[in-house]
Amino acid sequence: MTRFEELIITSNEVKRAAGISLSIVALESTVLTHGLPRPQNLQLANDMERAIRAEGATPATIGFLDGYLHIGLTEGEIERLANERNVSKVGPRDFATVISQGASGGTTVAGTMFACKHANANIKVFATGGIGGVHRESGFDVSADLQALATIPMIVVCAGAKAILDLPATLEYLETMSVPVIGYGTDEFPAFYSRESGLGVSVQLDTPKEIVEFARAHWSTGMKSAVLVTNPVPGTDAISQSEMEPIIEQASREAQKKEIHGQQLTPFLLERISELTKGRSMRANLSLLLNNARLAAQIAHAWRTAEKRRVA
Ligand code: PSU
Ligand code: MN
Repeated sequence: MTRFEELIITSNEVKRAAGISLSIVALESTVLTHGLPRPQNLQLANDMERAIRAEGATPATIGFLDGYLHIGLTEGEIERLANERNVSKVGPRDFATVISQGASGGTTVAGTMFACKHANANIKVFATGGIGGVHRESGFDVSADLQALATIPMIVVCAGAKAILDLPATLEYLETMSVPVIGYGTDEFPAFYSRESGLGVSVQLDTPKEIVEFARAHWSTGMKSAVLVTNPVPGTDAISQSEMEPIIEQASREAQKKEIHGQQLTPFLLERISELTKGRSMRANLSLLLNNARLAAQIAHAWRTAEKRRVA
């Protein structure tokens, strides 16, 4: 049997960046394969990479191609993943499936964090759209993202949890698992499409430098959990919670009626909500993803600066 490490392909760009300790930002690929329609998915992937480079950091989009785990997909590989028909949604438990089948797939937040842990490129910062969490009225559907956040020490930048979830329950779970929830420039937990949720964060911080200092303090105590940074969607693209709520409820009811569960649920809801909002929710989704890539790159830069100071 091949060792897992031998199935990991690190791009030359990421290798070089890791070798000279440049700042690196990991990006997931489920958003490409299952979260957004074509051709917006490819456009967005390229835009996120560009935004990270513009901040002077190196992007590492992570995903599976033919059973190999890529840390830093090249432009051509991203294009392949974005256009592939038969792709899996890959969380940590699905690694063995795609490896043994030689399959391709987009890694979820949990899958991407798990990949970073094994990647040997010292990736500390990761940008996504919205994390998974506890689903509404679905019996017992809790995203593996929460488990990964509880056990893998990285700084994860998101726009809150996806609004389709049970947000209070998701926040309770994060508290139980000792995952600090930082509000970036806000004391309110953002709800993905909306800047507001009526729910609090555990701490408000206002600069990338403060976030890095906080994360270092968190891990200095011996904590192994992630630090979750929630960055509200830019105001120009935000949709208010009062407008979103009935739409989310309708989409959730439809999913229940159609008996859509498990891995299919999130993609179904995102697509249905986009239809119901005539594309506005997708615009918000694209906007918050780019916004998170930018902030993650700034945090990665501040992280590297702090590391250098520590070594000097
Ligand atoms: N955020 C988005 N679009 C997405 C996702 C997040 O804007 O498609 C993906 C992430 O990869 C996340 C996953 O990890 O949805 C959660 O899926 P589930 O609820 O099945 O764990
Ligand atoms: Mn789920």
